[in-house]
Amino acid sequence: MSEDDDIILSELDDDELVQQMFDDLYDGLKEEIQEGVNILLERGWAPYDVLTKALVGGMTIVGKDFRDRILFVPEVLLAANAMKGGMFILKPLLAETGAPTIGKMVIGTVKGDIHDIGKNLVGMMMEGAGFEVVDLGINNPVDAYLDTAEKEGADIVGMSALLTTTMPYMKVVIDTMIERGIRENYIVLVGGAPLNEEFGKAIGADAYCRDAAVAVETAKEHVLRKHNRAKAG
Ligand code: B1M
Repeated sequence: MSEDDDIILSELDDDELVQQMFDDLYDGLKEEIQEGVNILLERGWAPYDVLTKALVGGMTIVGKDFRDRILFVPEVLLAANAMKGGMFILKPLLAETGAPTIGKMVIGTVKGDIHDIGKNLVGMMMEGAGFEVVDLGINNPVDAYLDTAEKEGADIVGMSALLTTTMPYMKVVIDTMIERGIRENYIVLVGGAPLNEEFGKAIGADAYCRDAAVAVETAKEHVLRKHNRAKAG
């Protein structure tokens, strides 16, 4: 049941339900979001569609009103918590492809930045596509990336930043890799709302990934190239 006791989620058609989920996400109603996710799955929706159409769609609206100062940090935290509740249900389903491991990625949000929803989503989608993912969490300094990448024998170092003030830190990580002579050991993928292709090139990343689906495709391409180079060499 939604906040409004008159609304029974299961009685809404798909479009109405998605609209109601946008409202429930906006209001930070985790239980209702989880109920909505389960209903859409029962109706045969693919987990990826539930994620992108209902959850990410709802978070986009929250983002706009946060920008316009209609919503503030406490409300956005509740919305993020509701989104994570939905993602929790979808995670095992997205990872259920049974694909063999095709590479290993270390991923984390950069130093100074605590946004983790997009990073978590990328991690989930990568796991679903057959990558092994080591999640470093948020607020990561250079050594967290580089020590873990070395220890884990990672193919990919993935970095996420959601703030214009934290995205330059990605260059610090890449420059440190160059200084230490290990840049060529890793595929470096970067992502996050304020980034773009040009920024990715300017800091020396292998690729900028607009979203989680692009991250998966880009990772696959680069890992394949890396393996082919290793075979040829
Ligand atoms: Co923040 N916040 N926030 N926030 N927040 C933004 C980013 C902002 C754009 C909002 C706005 O003004 N419109 C703005 C940044 C402005 C700027 O710098 N340009 C902002 C601000 C200002 C702040 C604070 C400074 C606010 C304050 O305190 N006054 C503060 C900073 C805290 C800090 O980090 N030090 C802050 C805090 C927070 C909350 C804690 C309340 C919460 C985060 C909760 C959490 O993550 N656990 C929050 C949220 C939720 C947002 C918005 C509303 C939503 C972000 C999100 O989860 N999007 C956001 C507005 C927006 O982005 N429109 C905003 C959904 C997610 C699925 O998308 O993260 O873009 P996204 O990830 C995508 C792609 O970008 C890509 O794939 C993902 C999936 O498709 N991707 C990658 C992301 N990472 C990748 C890594 C890869 C590849 C692809 O590696 C390979």
